[in-house]
Amino acid sequence: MQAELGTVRSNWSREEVERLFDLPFNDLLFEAQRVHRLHFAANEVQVSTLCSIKTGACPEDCAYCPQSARYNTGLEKEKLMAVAKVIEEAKEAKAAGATRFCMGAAWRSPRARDMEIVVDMVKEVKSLGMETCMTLGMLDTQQAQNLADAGLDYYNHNLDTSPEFYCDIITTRTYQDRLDTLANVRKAGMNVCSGGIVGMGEEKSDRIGLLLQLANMEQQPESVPINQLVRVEGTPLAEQADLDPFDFIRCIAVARLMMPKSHVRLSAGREQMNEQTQALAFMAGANSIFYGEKLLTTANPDENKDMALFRRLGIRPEKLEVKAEQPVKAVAQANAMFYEAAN
Ligand code: SAM
Ligand code: DTB
Ligand code: SF4
Repeated sequence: MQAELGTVRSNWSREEVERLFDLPFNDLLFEAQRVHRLHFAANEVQVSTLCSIKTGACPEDCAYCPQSARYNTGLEKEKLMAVAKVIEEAKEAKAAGATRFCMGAAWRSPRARDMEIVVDMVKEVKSLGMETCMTLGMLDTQQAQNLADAGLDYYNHNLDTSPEFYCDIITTRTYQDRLDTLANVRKAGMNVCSGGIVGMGEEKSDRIGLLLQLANMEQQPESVPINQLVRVEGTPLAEQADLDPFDFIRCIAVARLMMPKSHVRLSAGREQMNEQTQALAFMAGANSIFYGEKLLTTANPDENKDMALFRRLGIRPEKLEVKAEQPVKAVAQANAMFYEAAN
């Protein structure tokens, strides 16, 4: 195994990543878990709640998406939510234990009059003492700056897949458009949240291609959502074949190894996954989830079920004020005491 595993680098080669994907499953998980513990508390998972602030009727043609106006998914479209309603939902999310509130809109990109409203949303949610995240489609430099000035902590914009497979999934915006938005977010000083979807019929080489794009950015995304495709009736990907759960776990583990200091989020698809697969994802280095019974439009496990799973696995929700270095030290001390007592 390469000695440098665990350090942040932006010069990953395809061959190196192929080697990681080809490791025996247990070797890959062992390395991922080892690297995970270098930078994070072993048993902490960051908890974010999603809120769909504008639902459906999207002009884009993303083949996986129930919100595209081009597919008949039976989804009821909703106009931009009132700021007061967003605050109400954020308060509920905070009371239920979420530390980050992620607001998503089914837009190609926000218009000027939308910007004024979403800026208010950011300020209000921040004043509740929560971290804020938005995903509103493409942003130009000015829009990114306005959101950063309002105090937005994270902007989510996924690359979704490899540059090669991308055209099979989306035709209404280019891969370069997505990279440009991410560059604008970075320039404005916000944290970048960017990842993709597994299970859309892509090859292993596409999963490698996606992770290479993310890890080899000048600065790696702070947050990397790995979604498993949620197959929605009416979308072109509704009949996509089942994904081997072990292949999904491999993606999480390789993301952890390539982006050792990023939060890797076990994102969409948990409702369709059993608890053992979720536990393996945490073992593989996932340390963030979407929490709350709905993602944007599709189902997510209910909060009690998630908290029960956390308890059974001895996982603690990550607290906002705790810096990564402190718990790592605390865990090292606890481990040392445990081993001393055992010997
Ligand atoms: N409209 C904005 C955009 O596309 O950038 C923001 C919202 S969009 C729903 C955010 C992300 O959700 C997509 O980039 C995609 O990665 C993920 N997503 C959407 N539908 C999904 C599905 N059916 N299964 C898994 N992930 C999905
Ligand atoms: C991300 O990577 N996954 C979230 C969030 N970012 C915006 C969205 C998942 C959406 C799943 C389908 C739906 O509920 O509409
Ligand atoms: Fe629209 Fe975003 Fe869905 Fe694509 S993923 S159709 S841009 S809401």
